[in-house]
Amino acid sequence: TGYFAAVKIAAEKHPRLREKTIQYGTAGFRTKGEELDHVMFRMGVLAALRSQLKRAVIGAMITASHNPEEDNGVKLVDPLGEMLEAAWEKLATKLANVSDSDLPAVLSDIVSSCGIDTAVPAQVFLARDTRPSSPSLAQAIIDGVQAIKGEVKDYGILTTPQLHFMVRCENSQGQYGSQTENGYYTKLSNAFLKLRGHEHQNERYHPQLRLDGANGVGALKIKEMQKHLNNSLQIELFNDGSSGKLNYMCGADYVKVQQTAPNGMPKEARVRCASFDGDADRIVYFYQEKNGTFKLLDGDKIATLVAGYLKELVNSSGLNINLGLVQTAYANGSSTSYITNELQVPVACVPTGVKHLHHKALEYDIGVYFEANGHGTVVFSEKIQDMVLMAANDSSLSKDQEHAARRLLWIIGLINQTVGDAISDLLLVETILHSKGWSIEDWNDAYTDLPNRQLKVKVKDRTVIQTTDAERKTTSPKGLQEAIDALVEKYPDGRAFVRPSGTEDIVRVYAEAETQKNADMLAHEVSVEVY
Ligand code: NG1
Ligand code: ZN
Repeated sequence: TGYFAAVKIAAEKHPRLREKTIQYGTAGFRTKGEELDHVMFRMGVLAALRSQLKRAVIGAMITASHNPEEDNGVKLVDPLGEMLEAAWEKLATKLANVSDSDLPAVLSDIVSSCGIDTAVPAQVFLARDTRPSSPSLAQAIIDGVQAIKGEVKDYGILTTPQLHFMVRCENSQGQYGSQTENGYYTKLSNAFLKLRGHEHQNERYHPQLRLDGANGVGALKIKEMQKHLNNSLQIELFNDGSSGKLNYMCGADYVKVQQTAPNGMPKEARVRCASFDGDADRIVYFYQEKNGTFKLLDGDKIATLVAGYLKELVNSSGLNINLGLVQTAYANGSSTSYITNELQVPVACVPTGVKHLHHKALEYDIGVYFEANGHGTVVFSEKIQDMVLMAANDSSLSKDQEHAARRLLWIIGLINQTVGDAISDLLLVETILHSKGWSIEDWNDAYTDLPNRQLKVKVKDRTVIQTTDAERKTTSPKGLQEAIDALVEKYPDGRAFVRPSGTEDIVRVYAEAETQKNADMLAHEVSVEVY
């Protein structure tokens, strides 16, 4: 048909020049920017086809998150702002790797096997982070969408979660907010200002924060957000992109993995600091003790703060709401015991990857989820959102109940439920600390992390390692789990597991124990078993 002829012609502008295969993994496609032109074109086509299938707007985000500046990547966003459905990850991988001459046939196949009506108008929302390779890759996506007569709304530079937000707004007919950048700042800042009230300082909470912007898009966008905060929160920005390189010795991943403060920030004891990653979907907090010791408050610490606070509000509201928290095997054992025993919030453990966490969290009325690396959010069921809205305006409730319901309502407005969002999570953490009158030390004192160690092991074929029980146990190769069990047995509070990485060609080893020395030894001994 003429339709596929158009694709073929357009493909001549974006030919596949490399034989190397590339995989749509947990983080979409990700590799060197210069290898991605044909992949972007094809993802433009695929996004448009998915838009026709779903009769909804689909998003395409160009980013490689915390990877080096030379890398790039693309992720597609589904209608409610979720990650792309797993079956389509496979289609994406197939489409990205076929030869130019086979492209029309593979597209025909997708259209017929999915039952896509190609007469339906297609619309794709497009955004990119600040990488130098992104503008030309954006053009390749636009060419892909237009090759099958779809329409593109190009937002230019946005954070990843901002694009997810736009897609959700558009497909929910304004119920979620307005699909503009200003709509995003307005929705979140309105909720934040209501939650904060008039006193910006409260006991040991001070409204000053130092932020490492990773020299990325998060720095640009937090400046915009700040204009809406009426000075209720004073963010001093470092690594704002004006001189430093994206993610280079800074950013949330660097801080988490290196367990150290980012470059380019003053080292001053007891000051509350936070760090975004390169596309602002992750955040970690940190500070330095008086004696110079670095203290990290990662995704687990954020999750416990948030779940604990929501639990208090739910209890005070008197509403019948089930609240749960979702973690992965990487969550520190202390955080899991603290949530279970002290906060009395049920905890579920799922395999690594945000889509697993998100999916599980939807099973609760209020589901909090975080990866230890700082990616996470809270999701609220439709039923509970309606219930909270009613209660917030119900004058038959006690004053305390109504007050708690109103705060819950505002918290719902403050959270980007589509995906982990560093800006929204920052405002949420600041709200809770303010409400409790806590310093960052008070927050950190809630529980003490078990010392832990992560190692990477290079093996010939990482797929021989198979896991079960949310990746906490291995089923293959034979005897490995028994060997790990025997090692763990030797150490008080010991825990260890291994799994093949979904994003790198390595096996990851994780161990925790009562002391750092033991955690290091256990990790080392387990990696010898894997090798
Ligand atoms: P892999 O490489 O599968 O461990 C890593 C992170 C995940 C997630 C994905 C996607 C760890 C241990 N793993 O996955 O949490 O963020 O990348 O970016 O941090
Ligand atoms: Zn990211």
